Amino acid sequence: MLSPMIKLYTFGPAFGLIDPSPFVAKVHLFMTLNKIAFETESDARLLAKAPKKKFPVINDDGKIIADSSFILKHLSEKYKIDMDASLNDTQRATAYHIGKSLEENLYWCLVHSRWMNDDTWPIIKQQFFNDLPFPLNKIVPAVVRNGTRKRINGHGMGAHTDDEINAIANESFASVSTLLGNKAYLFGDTISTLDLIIFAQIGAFTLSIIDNKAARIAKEYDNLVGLTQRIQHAYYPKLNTNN
Ligand SMILES: N[C@@H](CCC(=O)N[C@@H](CS)C(=O)NCC(=O)O)C(=O)O
Repeated sequence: MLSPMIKLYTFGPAFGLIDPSPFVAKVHLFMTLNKIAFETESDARLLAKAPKKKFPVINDDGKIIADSSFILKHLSEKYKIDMDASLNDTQRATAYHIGKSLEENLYWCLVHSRWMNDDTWPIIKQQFFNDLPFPLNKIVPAVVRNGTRKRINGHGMGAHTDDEINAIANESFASVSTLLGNKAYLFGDTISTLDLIIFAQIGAFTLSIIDNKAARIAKEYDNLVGLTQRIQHAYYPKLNTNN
């Protein structure tokens, strides 16, 4: 009997990326490169029904799993996949913390760069709210932007100036760039979970058609552009990038 296809709830491709959410992009890439059959349902309105009010979420044969790390854990166990099999314990521990730094710190620089930048805001508004009828199209974007501002402030990133946030992002790019050096992947020739996170979190800057200060800083790191582009071209050859 054919097992039902896994459904991945997403925002849908945008800005030249497989998904504007780096957490969705990580899960999408994990399933794509491990050849796990899945289908996507792209509708941000379904966020209201999501257990944690965030994407990604998967429905695996009736089992609903929210949060990208929990999804990867579930799929790794179910399909007996260990993307970190070639790593030793120290490398696994290091990868965990670099990944968390990108997902819990750099991510907020990304949100700030997209939502708080007055130059970038029109692109965000167009992408997420263009289909709303009048008068919702006049109200909802400002309400959601305000909610996002509160979340960035709640994290603490929002207390910094734009220049400071770009400097924080730059530290992140610079340190990952140094660790990557001229290797194919962070830990050598084999792709690991951390590379998925780098693709998702740093690729959100280097591969995006959004051209702002933070993206320009990221694109100064040739090896980061190279890694994220190589993964994008290998697994998502149809996506347009500005590179
Ligand atoms: N820890 C979560 C983070 C997921 C997350 O922050 N998703 C964002 C998009 S990048 C989201 O759905 N935001 C919608 C909202 O907050 O309304 C994971 O790893 O999946």
